[in-house]
Amino acid sequence: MWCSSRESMRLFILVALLGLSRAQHNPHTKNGRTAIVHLFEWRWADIAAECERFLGPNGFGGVQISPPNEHIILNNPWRPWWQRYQPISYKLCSRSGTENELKDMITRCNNVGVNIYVDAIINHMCGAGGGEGNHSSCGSWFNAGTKDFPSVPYSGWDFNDNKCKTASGEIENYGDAYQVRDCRLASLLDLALEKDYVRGKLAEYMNVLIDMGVAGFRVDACKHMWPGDMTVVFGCLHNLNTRWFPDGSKPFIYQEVIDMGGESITAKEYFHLGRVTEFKYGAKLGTVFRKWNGEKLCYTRSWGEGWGFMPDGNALVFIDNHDNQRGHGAGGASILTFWDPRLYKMAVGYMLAHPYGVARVMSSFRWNRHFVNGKDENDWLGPPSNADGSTKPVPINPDQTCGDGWVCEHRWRQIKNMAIFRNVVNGQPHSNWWDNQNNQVAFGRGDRGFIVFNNDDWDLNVTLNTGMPGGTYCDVISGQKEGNRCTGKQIQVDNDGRAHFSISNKDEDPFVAIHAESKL
Ligand code: AAO
Repeated sequence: MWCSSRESMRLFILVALLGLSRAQHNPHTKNGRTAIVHLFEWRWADIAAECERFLGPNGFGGVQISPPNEHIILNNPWRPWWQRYQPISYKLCSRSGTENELKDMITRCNNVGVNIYVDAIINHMCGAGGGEGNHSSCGSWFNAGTKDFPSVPYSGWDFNDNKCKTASGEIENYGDAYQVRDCRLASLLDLALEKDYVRGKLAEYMNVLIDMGVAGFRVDACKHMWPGDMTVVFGCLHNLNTRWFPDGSKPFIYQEVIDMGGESITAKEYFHLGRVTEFKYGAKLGTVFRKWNGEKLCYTRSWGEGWGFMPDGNALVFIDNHDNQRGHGAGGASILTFWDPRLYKMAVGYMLAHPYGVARVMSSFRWNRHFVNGKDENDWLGPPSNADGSTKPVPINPDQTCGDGWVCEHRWRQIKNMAIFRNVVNGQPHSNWWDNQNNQVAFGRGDRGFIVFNNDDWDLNVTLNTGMPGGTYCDVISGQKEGNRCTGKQIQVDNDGRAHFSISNKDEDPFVAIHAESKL
């Protein structure tokens, strides 16, 4: 069958090279939706409700969910968020809920036009020090010491230790591609993806999810897997479920590869397999909005490929992710997060207004940060939980924000409205650029939308060509259009497309955005 025979393996490589190559780059978002949101550590029941009550009605294209498969359960530290990055099997019970809850969520989100993308951990199992027992989310027994995972099943044969050449068995040098792919990342037991058996188990897991109706995968730790091995696994994947997707649709694949430059492994080795996370994007935009290293917003006129980022059609972009918002992964101190809300809203607004890449919005939980010598000692803290370790539901306050420590950045008016902006201007070119040679800039998207930023320490007062049809528009940052009234600033666009903008550097949010559907 499929991955297991050498013949079909050759066939799949051939098919992958000939046909599939661009197909896995398409997120298959429905009804002109564009942005996706990572609902980090949310329960399936809450995501299902969020699709129906908020994401569907506000035009979000999809949700990245936390890993749905069985994971280790840790006591020390107690129930860290990262326990879910330590698989025990491909059974579908996790901290977010049961298999039935997962299925129900996938169905309900698809029914309101919101896709589900699964965070797939296929590079490794749990940490080598994970012990023996059934401290796992479905209660499966395993033994990390002997590399026994009978619920898959995997045994010692299915791991890479024989290939790894470092003394510690760990990745010691990111300059050596063999180490990075054949040795252990953070002591996690490294699966031997060169084996047909392992490839088959991974494809089987992903296919179960595809058949349930997911639209694709965020694939974890791709830098640590050989692209050739991944080609075979992805070549075995089913087409998407035709209940919700056009016949012949391939799953959307976006690969986590941290390429900041200067290492042996580059993002472009993975371009043919799907999109790749562009980590330079958030790191650079954070530097620009913070005005570090002499950066100015006016320099972003050539934002995108002009800044040395990967080709547009390959990029998955984001301001922060679940790792770098707490000092894991890469990006460093410039990364903007909900902890810096004023700059963060501007940066997310910039990303959503700009045509480059498929954009992902982060939705976080708050935790009790505790810095010691610049490092957050509480970077491990898991989601809001009950005393028994179960994750708390996400309560919605009367003002539509979330309670109980859930930040819900995607519900912030400015961010939600910019996700809508991105849909309204979809397919329109970047146009009508203006800047003051400093930190005041503006750009449009054809005749469908226009955005103006003031990140200088003085007021902005300027008349600009917006490229938009004449009329009165409602600014979707300071407020929004409700019925035929505007709860924020109103912008008068003349028949020649020109409009006056005034943004104080003291405004709560020093940016203004208008679009075709915010016209009064
Ligand atoms: C936990 C414990 C470990 C323990 C392990 C096993 O923390 O001490 O050994 O359990 O018991 C998450 C957590 C980990 C956690 C793990 C398992 O973040 O703390 O380990 O779950 O529970 C590399 C990978 C990248 C990875 C990232 C965290 O390349 O794939 O590390 N991200 C994903 C997930 C992440 C998850 C895993 C993978 C594992 O998103 O949540 O881990 O499933 C360089 C390299 C990068 C490398 C970083 C960090 O980056 O380029 O590839 O990422 O180092 O090691 C500048 C450079 C930049 C450099 C960076 C270093 O920015 O420009 O290139 O500095 O800081």
